[in-house]
Amino acid sequence: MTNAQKNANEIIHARTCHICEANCGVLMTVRDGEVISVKGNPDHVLSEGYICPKATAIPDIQNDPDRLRKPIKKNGESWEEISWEAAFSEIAEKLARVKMGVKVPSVYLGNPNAHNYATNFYMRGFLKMWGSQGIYSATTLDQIPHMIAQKWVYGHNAMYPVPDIDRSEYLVIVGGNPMASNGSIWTVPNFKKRVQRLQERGGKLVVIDPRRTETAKIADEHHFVRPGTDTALFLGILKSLQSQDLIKPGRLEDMLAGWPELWARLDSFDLSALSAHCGVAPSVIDELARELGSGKPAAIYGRMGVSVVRFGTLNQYLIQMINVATGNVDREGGTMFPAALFDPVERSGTGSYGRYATRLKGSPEVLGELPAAELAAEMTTPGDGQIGALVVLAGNPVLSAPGGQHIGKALEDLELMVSIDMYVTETSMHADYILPPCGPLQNDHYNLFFAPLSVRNYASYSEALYPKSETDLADWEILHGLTNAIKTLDGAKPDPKVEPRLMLGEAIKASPVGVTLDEIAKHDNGYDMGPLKPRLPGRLKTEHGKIECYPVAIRPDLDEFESALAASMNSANDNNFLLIGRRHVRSNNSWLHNSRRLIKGPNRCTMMIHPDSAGVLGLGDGDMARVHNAIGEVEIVTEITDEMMPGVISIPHGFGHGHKGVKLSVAQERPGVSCNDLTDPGIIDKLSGNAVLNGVPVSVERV
Ligand SMILES: Nc1nc2c(c(=O)[nH]1)N[C@H]1C(S)=C(S)[C@@H](COP(=O)(O)OP(=O)(O)OC[C@H]3O[C@@H](n4cnc5c(=O)[nH]c(N)nc54)[C@H](O)[C@@H]3O)O[C@H]1N2
Ligand SMILES: Nc1nc2c(c(=O)[nH]1)N[C@H]1C(S)=C(S)[C@@H](COP(=O)(O)OP(=O)(O)OC[C@H]3O[C@@H](n4cnc5c(=O)[nH]c(N)nc54)[C@H](O)[C@@H]3O)O[C@H]1N2
Ligand code: SF4
Ligand SMILES: [Mo]
Repeated sequence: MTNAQKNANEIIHARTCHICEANCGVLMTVRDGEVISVKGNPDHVLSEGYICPKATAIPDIQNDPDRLRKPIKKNGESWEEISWEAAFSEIAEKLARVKMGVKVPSVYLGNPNAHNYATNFYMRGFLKMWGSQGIYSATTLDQIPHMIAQKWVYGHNAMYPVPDIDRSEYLVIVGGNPMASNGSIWTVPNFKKRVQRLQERGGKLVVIDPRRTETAKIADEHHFVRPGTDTALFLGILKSLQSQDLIKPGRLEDMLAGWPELWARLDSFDLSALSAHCGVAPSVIDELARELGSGKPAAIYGRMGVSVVRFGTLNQYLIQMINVATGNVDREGGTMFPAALFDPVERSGTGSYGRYATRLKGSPEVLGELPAAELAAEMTTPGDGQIGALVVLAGNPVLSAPGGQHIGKALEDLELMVSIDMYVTETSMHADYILPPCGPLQNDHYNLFFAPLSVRNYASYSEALYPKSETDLADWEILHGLTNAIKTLDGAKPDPKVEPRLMLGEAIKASPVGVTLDEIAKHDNGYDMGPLKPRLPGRLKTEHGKIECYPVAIRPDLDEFESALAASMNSANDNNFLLIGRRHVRSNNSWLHNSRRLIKGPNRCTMMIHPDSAGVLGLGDGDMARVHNAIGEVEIVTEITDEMMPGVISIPHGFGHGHKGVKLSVAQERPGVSCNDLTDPGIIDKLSGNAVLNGVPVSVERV
C-alpha cells in the first residue's frame, strides 16, 4: 500500500530506510509535498519502530542545495552543465579513444550500490560495455573475507551465516559495534532491544574489542584484544574447546569434511602462546569456549575489526569452525542461513577465484573483485594495462581506501574520469564528468541485498515518494544511458529500457514461495515469512555436499600466521601505536556530513587515546596530535578516554572534507582529517585481497 491519507493535505508514506544494512521501516509524513516528520514504523516486522538519526537526514539529502541536479562537465578550473545526451556520447567517444591505446578502462563501485536494488539489474550490462576486467569496489575494503571464507566452507559466497539473536542465549561479538553501525552482514535493526530481550531470558552478550565501545557498554562482558591479533583468539578458543572436551558438532557431525585434518593441523598451536599474542587471558579464552560449547544456543560473530586485517579471511573461517565445533551452525539461536525471495545462492554461480590477477602485484581476482588497495598504483604505473579511464559509481575511494591521498592524485592524470554521484566530493572533484542520480526519495526500494542477511525471513518493497522530473535520472537510467551510448558507437543494438521493478517482479514470481511483488508492496510493515529455519545440508553448495572444515585455500595463511606468531614472541615491544577505526551513529562512511542535523554536537573526528598512553606522550585532552607513518600524516584533536586499550588509538574514517574543490558546504565547516591517509595500500589480506584498515602501526606525538 503506502501513502495512507492522514487528512486532506497530509499523507503518511511508509518506506525502508536505504542508508544502512538495518533497513529500518520509516514513516514519513508529507504535507503539501514536503516531508515534515520522519518516524520509526512501530509495526514493522523487523525494526519495530526503531530508527536512528540518519533516517531523519534523508529529506536533508533530497533537499540539499549542494546536491547536483544536472550532469556537469569540467572546464579548466570550473564546471559547466551539460545535457544527458551530450554527456553520454562524449563519454562513450572518450572511452573508445582510451580503448584504442595501451591503457584500459576500469571501475570503482561504492557502498551505496548495495542499497539500490535497481542498479543491480543494469550493472552487468554496463560493466561489459565499459570493458573492465575485474572491478575495484568497497567490497575489498569490507566484507570480501566473509564471502570467500563462506564459499570455501559452505560452497557459495552468498551463504551468510547470521547470528539468530532472537533465540540465542550467548553471543560473542568480536570487532563489531552494532550500537553504532546498526549491524553489518547482519540485518538486525533495533539491536539494543534485541540484546535486552536476550538478557531478560538469561542470555549473555560478550564483546571483544580494543575499545570499550557503545556495544561493549550494553554487554555483560567486555575484553580488550590487541588489534590485528584475533586469529590467535579464535585458534585459542578452538584449542580450549578441545582441551575441555567440548567439541560437539551434534547434527552437523555427518555433514563435515576435513574435520580430523583440521584438528591435526591445530596440534602445533599452544594456548598460552596464542593468549600472549592477542592479549586475552587464558582464563577468558577458556570461559568463552566453555560458554560457547555449553550446548545452549550460542554464536560467535566477527565484523570489521576482524575482517579488514591481514588475516581477515582466516579469521572468518576460524569463526565458522568455532560455530561448527559447538554445533551452533544452522541451529535456532546459533547462526542461520536466511531464505530470501531473490536468492543470490540459487541465482548466481558459487563465485570465482584467480581467473586473472592484477597487473602489478599479481593479486588474484576474487569473486570478480580486485584489491581496491591496488587501485592507485594501477592508475599511475605506466605500461600495458595501466588504467586510463575510470568510472566511479557511488564511491569515494579518496576517503575510503587505504592511502586515499594517492588515489586523489592518480585520478587527476586519467584520460577519462567519470563519477556517478550527487555531490562534488573528494573523489568526484577529480572527474571530467559528474553524472548525478535523482534524489533518494525519488527511488523505490526493495531489500534485495539484505534479505539474505536478516534475522527474520521477510521482504519489503516501497514506492518512490516523489516522481522524477524529465531531467532526473535514477542510477540505473544513467547506467542504461551510458551502456547504450557505448553500444551505439560500436554499432550494436541498444538495450531496451525495462523498469527494474518489472524485472524484480519476474524474479520474485519465480521464487518457490509463490508471492508477487505487488502483494509484497501492499505490506507497509514488511512481508513476514517468519523466523529463520534450518537449511542444511540441503543448502550446501560445496562439491562434496559437505561443510569443508579444512579448505586447501586457507592453509597457506594458517602457516603464515604460525610464523608471524613465532616472530612476535621474539620481538621486543616498539614505540608504535596501533590505529583502529570507529563509526558513529550520526555518520555514514564519508557522505552524510553535509546534513546539519547530523553533524551538530561535539566534534567527532578525534583521536581517542588511553590516559596512560597520552600521559607518556605529554598529550592533554583537546591537544593537537600528529599521527604519522611512512604512508602519511594527519593532525587531529586528542580525546583522552579509558575506553581505549593502552597503546591503541582510534580515528573514524570518512572525514577529510577540507580539499579545495569539494562542494559540501556544511561538511566543510568541520572537515576533519582522513585516517586513510595513514592506512597502507601495500598490505592486504592475501587470501581475499581485502585492505588492512585496522591495526595500522603509527607514531603519535604532540604538535
Ligand atoms: N579506515 C577505514 N576505512 C574504511 C572503513 C573503515 O572502517 N576504516 N570502512 C570501509 C567500508 S566498510 C566501506 S563500505 C567503504 C565505503 O567506501 P565508499 O563506498 O567508496 O565510500 P562512501 O563514503 O560510502 O561514498 C559513497 C559515495 O556515494 C555517493 N552516493 C550516496 N548515495 C548515492 C546514490 O544513491 N547514488 C550514487 N550514484 N551515489 C551515491 C556519496 O555522495 C559518496 O560520494 O569505506 C571503507 N573505508
Ligand atoms: N552509523 C554508521 N553506521 C554504519 C556505517 C557508518 O559509517 N556509520 N557504515 C556501514 C558499513 S559500510 C559497514 S561495513 C558497517 C560496519 O559495521 P561494524 O563492523 O559493526 O562497525 P565498526 O564500527 O567498523 O566496528 C568495528 C569494531 O572493531 C573494532 N576493532 C578494530 N580493530 C580491531 C581488531 O583488531 N580486533 C577486534 N576484535 N576489534 C577491532 C573497533 O574498535 C570497532 O568497534 O557499518 C555500517 N553502518
Ligand atoms: S539504522 Fe538508521 S540509517 Fe540504518 S536503516 Fe535504520 S534508520 Fe536507516
Ligand atoms: Mo562497508
